[in-house]
Amino acid sequence: MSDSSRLRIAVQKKGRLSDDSIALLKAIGIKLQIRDRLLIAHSTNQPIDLLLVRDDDIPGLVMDGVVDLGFIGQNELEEKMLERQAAGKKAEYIELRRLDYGGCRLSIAVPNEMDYQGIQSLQGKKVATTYPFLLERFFKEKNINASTVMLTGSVEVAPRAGVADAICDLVSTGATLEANGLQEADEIFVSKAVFIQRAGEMPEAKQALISKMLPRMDGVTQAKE
Ligand code: PRT
Ligand code: ZN
Repeated sequence: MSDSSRLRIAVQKKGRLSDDSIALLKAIGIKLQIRDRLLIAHSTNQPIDLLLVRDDDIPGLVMDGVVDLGFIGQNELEEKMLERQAAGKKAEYIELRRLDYGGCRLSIAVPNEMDYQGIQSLQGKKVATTYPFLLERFFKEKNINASTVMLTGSVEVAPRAGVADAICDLVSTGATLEANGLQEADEIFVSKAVFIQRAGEMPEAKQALISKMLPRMDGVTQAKE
């Protein structure tokens, strides 16, 4: 059984946010022994356990109160919040800190050969994405009548495969778009990693520990600037 008096933090197990999130925890003095393939890692000097999971699961774990804290990209957090709101599920969280890693943007990209004259060019088109809620919100705001095609991977090949006319995907350097004959057309969401807490009552001892962690995090971030 897990010990509910220990602070539980969800961290991406393997991916773009893992190393920076774990490095940040270590930099603020939390000793961790992380063994491959294990879902949980215990701190050896603090009452803290890490839950190592896919990033997609982190917003839900925080919003359902299964973990106390989490490190997550704003893109994934906002998408899951919209998805849960639409399903009538709890979608609250507290943003504690914006972090200085995981930077990217969610952008619409179109094939180089498309005659793109602005977002209106997407009227009646199909757009492939892993972020249907963020994309549909954007289309609604812009009064665009386009359909979204949900793909959890290989979004950038969708136009070539004839599955969609355009895509909406995360971009950092732009190399992936270029390699697939696509050009960035519209930026719809700018994202960084954030440190979040579950909504609701927190036992005093846990809240005290969180209050000690935050200024240390700020110190680490400032030292890097
Ligand atoms: O297995 P799991 O579900 O945990 O991992 P994942 O594959 O879903 O996520 P991962 O590790 O790729 O990304 C985690 C988070 O990192 C994202 O939710 C973003 O918040 C952030 N991030 C920052 C990025 C990128 N930059 C990024 N470039 N996530 C993905 N990409 C991908 C993008 O999807 C595209 O395929 O990188 C490619 C584009 O990169 P450039 O440099 O070619 O433009
Ligand atoms: Zn993921």
